Amino acid sequence: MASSWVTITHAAVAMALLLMQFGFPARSKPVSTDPNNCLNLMPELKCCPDRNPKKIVDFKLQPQSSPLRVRRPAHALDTEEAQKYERATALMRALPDNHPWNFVQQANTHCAYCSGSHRQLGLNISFEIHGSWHFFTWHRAYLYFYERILGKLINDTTFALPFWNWDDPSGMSIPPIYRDNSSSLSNPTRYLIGLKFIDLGGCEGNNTVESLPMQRQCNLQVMHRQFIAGFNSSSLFYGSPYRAGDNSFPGGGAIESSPHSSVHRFTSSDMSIVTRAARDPIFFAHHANIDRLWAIWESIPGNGSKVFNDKDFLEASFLFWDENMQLVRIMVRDVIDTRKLGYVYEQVPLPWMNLKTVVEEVGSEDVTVAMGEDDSRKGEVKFPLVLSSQVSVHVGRKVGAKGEKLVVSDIELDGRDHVWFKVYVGRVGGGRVEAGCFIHMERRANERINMATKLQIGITQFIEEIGADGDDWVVVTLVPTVGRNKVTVGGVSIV
Ligand SMILES: *[C@@H]1O[C@H](CO)[C@@H](O)[C@H](O)[C@H]1NC(C)=O
Ligand SMILES: *[C@@H]1O[C@H](CO)[C@@H](O)[C@H](O)[C@H]1NC(C)=O
Ligand SMILES: *[C@@H]1O[C@H](CO)[C@@H](O)[C@H](O)[C@H]1NC(C)=O
Ligand SMILES: *[C@@H]1O[C@H](CO)[C@@H](O)[C@H](O)[C@H]1NC(C)=O
Ligand SMILES: *[C@@H]1O[C@H](CO)[C@@H](O)[C@H](O)[C@H]1NC(C)=O
Ligand SMILES: CC(=O)N[C@H]1CO[C@H](CO)[C@@H](O)[C@@H]1O
Ligand SMILES: [Cu+2]
Repeated sequence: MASSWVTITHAAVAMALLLMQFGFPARSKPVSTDPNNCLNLMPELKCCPDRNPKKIVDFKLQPQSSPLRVRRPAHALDTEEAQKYERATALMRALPDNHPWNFVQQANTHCAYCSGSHRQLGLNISFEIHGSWHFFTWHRAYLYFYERILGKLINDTTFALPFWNWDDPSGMSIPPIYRDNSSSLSNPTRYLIGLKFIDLGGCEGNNTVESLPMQRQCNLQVMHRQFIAGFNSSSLFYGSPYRAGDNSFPGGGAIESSPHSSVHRFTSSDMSIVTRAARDPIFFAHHANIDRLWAIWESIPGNGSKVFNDKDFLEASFLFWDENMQLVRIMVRDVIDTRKLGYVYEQVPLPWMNLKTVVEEVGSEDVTVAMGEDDSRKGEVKFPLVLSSQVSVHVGRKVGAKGEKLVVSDIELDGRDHVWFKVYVGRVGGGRVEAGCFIHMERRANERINMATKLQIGITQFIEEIGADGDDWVVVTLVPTVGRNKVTVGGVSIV
């Protein structure tokens, strides 16, 4: 493109309408944001930007003039670093209500991409940035601009967001800088339990001195498991493809359900509801850690630890107000490398990386129902199945298959509900491991959000760990944890 300035013209809108009328060609396209169509669907949820842009600027990587910003663990900030962050956030909160940098406007930017407000360019359908391969990418771009705006407000080009290091025992509670009620970093809806412990996925306990070490160890197991579940494949790690015209939530990656959604749920009332989540300043430290885990995964040499080489992934684009008060269109290809974006994460230990998965012994009475071609108990469970209690099914597999994936298909729910179920893989007559989970976070809407999605888990290593490498069948157990009866499962298979 000769110029980076793109003027939104009526011609472009007319063209889009024309395309809508005659249908899009069969080939797919990257999703992009419609700058002229955003719906404030609920009076109490006005997330659309207050200012209509006259111009959109295409994002350009900044020349590397200043030193890299170093994002540090929130609980390890020194007083000066903490004061800078506190001051910058206070200045952001003090801006006029309709200023694009205003704290609530910034929070609304997240809300608009997860409430059906932002629409896909020319299509008038929801642009949803959760539950697909754009989960990591959109949030990286969001934090990038947020960080630079904060830096601008305090005239500091080296300002870096802290990350919430909840994957280390020293960071498994609300970091001190967020605790002072009078600070710009506080939020009145926080849960008190977070002062002691943050659950990464099923590690709740009584939070006593006897129990906390076990709860923290359990959190490390969750980290290990969720990393392994998405380890060898880009789509298991990032989530499923989401292209122009696609429905929302084709399927999220392992990390998005847990620890991501679990930490949201445990932190505050605001953090628990997707459409309000970024109103708690701790959102940004939480997502900085998610972003850091993405960078760690990318840096691990190995099979499949790579970005999709797919134009519909790399050329998807989002809109953000930048630190120069311009509305910027940024593409996914621009956010792959944090160094090019001018920041890195301080390296801290990864105590979960090399753990061994815990294999639980289960009694045969735990296997309540079964299903399979050659199984005598075939037919005792019928899909689609409303998940009301724990259910086990025998699932066939191919001995010797490479890169085995467990697929829980046609998961249906009302996207407004909070739903959580766990997935175990067990050896017939033997032990089992938790292989992953499905967590969907609550969101606000007037009408039912018909959601149809799937969960995919990489199980190669889990199969080895339960000693089922040579078996034709494994037992898959689904355990509803939150939102019993609110979710339907279409089937379970291993591919
Ligand atoms: C876009 O979709 C919304 C919600 O379905 C609808 O209310 C609105 O009228 C549509 N707008 C256009 C321009 O078709
Ligand atoms: C930053 O610099 C601008 C312009 O030089 C000035 O108006 C503003 O007060 C400074 N802000 C802070 C927090 O130092
Ligand atoms: C901070 O606010 C919470 C919730 O309003 C309250 O329970 C707590 O006592 C307050 N803490 C301090 C130190 O004021
Ligand atoms: C808390 O849990 C631990 C570990 O399960 C247990 O040993 C302890 O007795 C419990 N304490 C209370 C007060 O319930
Ligand atoms: C990743 O793939 C390699 C090679 O196929 C395999 O040996 C390894 O077990 C896999 N790792 C996981 C965690 O699935
Ligand atoms: C599990 C997995 O992703 N395996 C891949 C490892 O890399 C080879 C070569 O690129 C692929 O053929 C495998 O499918
Ligand atoms: Cu989000």
